[in-house]
Amino acid sequence: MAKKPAPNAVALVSERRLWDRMMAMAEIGAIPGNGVNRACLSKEDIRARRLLLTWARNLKLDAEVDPIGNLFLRRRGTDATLDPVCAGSHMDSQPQGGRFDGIYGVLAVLEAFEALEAAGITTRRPIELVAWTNEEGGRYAPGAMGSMVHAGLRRLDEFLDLTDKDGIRLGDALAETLAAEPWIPRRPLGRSYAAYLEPHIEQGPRLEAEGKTIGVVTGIQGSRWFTVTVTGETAHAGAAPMRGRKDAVQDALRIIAALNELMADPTDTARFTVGRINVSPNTPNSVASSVQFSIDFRHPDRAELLRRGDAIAALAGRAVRDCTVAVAENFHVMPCAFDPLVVDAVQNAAEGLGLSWMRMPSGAFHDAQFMQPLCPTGMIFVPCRKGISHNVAEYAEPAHLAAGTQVLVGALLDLANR
Ligand code: HGY
Ligand code: MN
Ligand code: MN
Repeated sequence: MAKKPAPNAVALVSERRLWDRMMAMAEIGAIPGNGVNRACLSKEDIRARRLLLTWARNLKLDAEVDPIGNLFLRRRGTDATLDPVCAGSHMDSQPQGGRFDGIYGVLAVLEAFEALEAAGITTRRPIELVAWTNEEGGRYAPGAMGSMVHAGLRRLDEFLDLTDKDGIRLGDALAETLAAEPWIPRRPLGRSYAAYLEPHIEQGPRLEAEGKTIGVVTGIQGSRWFTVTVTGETAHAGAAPMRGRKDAVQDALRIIAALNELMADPTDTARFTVGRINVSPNTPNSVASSVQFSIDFRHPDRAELLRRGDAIAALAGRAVRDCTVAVAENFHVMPCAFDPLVVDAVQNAAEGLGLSWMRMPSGAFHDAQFMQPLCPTGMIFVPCRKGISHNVAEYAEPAHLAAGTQVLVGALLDLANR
């Protein structure tokens, strides 16, 4: 009997189902203002993993998890011996996060699987959906931890003894997360892939400003994270004379003022953020004995990333007056360019669908940046309102999320049938 021609899988992407699942996930860790707080390896992360596994149950996917908790759902291909195409993103969020950052990429791949299944299409290569552990780096720094460890760029044992603000060890939170789904087969870190593809909201204003639906991402700028520790001496705020104080807050301010000069950039290309400051003993009437603050520095140009980043430690040493200072770098990734194989597959899919698109780099880092050394890698961006992200006001249109998923289906059919 003639095989029913497979209906066009792209047309079987359901905007409604995708949106409903996005909103159901947003209830996990929901915070006022339509935001989410879904820290990695938390109870909320465990619930999100379980919900994903529940939705995946009818799609005949093979679940696996690696030693750092990266969750894989493999859709079989006609030739199991071929390297898979991997696609996905992360389910953890910032503490004041939005409903779309990360989770969109995971649910877009699940929706692509739904559409391929409904179309009765099996690709040559297996396709693996991945939900990476700890992309955000908020609870345990640095970010992109799961993908870095999976790709062999960092070792898991470097991170197991990290503790969060409540003193919980990463190793213990990881063990609890793995124990929540004991039935999932374990798999080793790393493997060879044919390609990696990550759908994500842009987290910047360009697509919306230029009226484009699809961002064909060409690469990601470099990022460097540092922790600066200023050590002084606590004293009585009323009795201790100003002369002779070793006030860690005052010297931290001197360092940050000097860093602002180092990072000044009239072209508004460099990105410099001090997002976390911890003061001790943190009481109004004691001089601060120590201040620890974070530096998040980014630049698209490798030389600038190195020049300005390498100058931070010496600059801090010169800027302090009364205290001592230590600077530690805990995250370091150079700018990367994505492989034309994947970039072209995304562009061709967008063109084939008659969607408006533009090539663009990513300002945010993503797990794709750490898969790029392993295999041909690319990303699909969709707009988010006013470019707002890492903020409860983050919003993306259902139609844009569905369009990005249709482009994903087109690109997966291209890459997984080569
Ligand atoms: O910080 C980043 O660029 C990513 O959004 N976590
Ligand atoms: Mn993200
Ligand atoms: Mn993020």
